Amino acid sequence: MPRRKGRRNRVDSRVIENHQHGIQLDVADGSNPQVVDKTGQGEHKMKIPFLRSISHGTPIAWSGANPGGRIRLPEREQLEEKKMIKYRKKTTATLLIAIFMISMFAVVMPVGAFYTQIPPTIDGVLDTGEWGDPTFGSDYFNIYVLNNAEYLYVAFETLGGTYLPTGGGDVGMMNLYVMNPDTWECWAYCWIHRTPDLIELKYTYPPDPQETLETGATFAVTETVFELQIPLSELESISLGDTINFHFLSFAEGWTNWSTCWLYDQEYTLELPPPIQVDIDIKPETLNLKSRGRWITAFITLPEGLTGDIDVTTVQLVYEDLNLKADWGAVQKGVFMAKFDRAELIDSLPEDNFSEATLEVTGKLTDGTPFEGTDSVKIVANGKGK
Ligand SMILES: [Ca+2]
Repeated sequence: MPRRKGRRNRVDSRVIENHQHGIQLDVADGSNPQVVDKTGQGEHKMKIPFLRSISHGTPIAWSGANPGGRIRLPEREQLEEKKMIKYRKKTTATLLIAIFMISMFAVVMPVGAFYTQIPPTIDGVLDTGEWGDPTFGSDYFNIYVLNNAEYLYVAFETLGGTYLPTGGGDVGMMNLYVMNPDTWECWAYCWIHRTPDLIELKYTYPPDPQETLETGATFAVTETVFELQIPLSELESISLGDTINFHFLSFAEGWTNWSTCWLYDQEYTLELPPPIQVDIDIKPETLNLKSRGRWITAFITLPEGLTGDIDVTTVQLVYEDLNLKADWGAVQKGVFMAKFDRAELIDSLPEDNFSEATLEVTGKLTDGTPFEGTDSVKIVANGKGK
């Protein structure tokens, strides 16, 4: 056997016996490690991305005159591996408990802007820029969360040799629990025992009886990536702007080993879409501070092609610290007209004669989409009251 200098530190390498050069391996777990002949004597070393799923005796295939074979580990490594398997079995329960305990104390990370204009493709592949930066992460997995007005999107990416329940073995599940932290209603999206194309929606709270419902959720899974799209309409008591709590659990039994991923008690706020810019026309254009007029009126025109009703209860006139709710609003001749209390606005305006004030009008459409726009008014501070 050739001397294997420094191999003890190269835990991601395995030696295979083969007498061809430049071969491409197809390892049975679906990975395609590149084979490099480092010895020049027909001994090939390869990097295996999923070390845990490959051990002595793992079947492999390669192109060429001598296809097929098995991973052969040097005797010393075989012994080490046997010891390791024994050790892992012993420590499995301890590890699970430890992971559970640690995860219970995991810091809930703040989240940023995750409203997505371009929905991710649910295909089990994380394309560059598809999901942005991870929302939550650790050394052995990343979780990406996005939403738009229709869907919640979640992607799970394993790292460092952890794998998801695909490929070999027949035991495994992946569950994503979405909770309403106010009511503790729970929607459990469960993929169990590697059933292709079947994801179930189970209510787990209230827990008795547990109900399994049809779901419009779709998913795609590969050994290291799980992508899931959940219709927000299924999360009945949750709306855009609300915070959800979720747990993720994955358990996989693979070729020679198992992998688990746990993530508990993470929070995510369903983002509202960015505000639509609308055209605002405020009347009167010149505001006499001594005026006794009852109203100031904003005419709101939505961008062309936008269909949507304005929810009058959300319409506000904003000036510095003042947030004035509309007293009245209705569509007249295709333009939405909102009326605000003029005296309340005047109380907040500066008494600078002939100055100008920029007023903002904000609100939401009935589907929750926010809008905003501005207009300015001239101020007459020492005119006669009318
Ligand atoms: Ca994708």
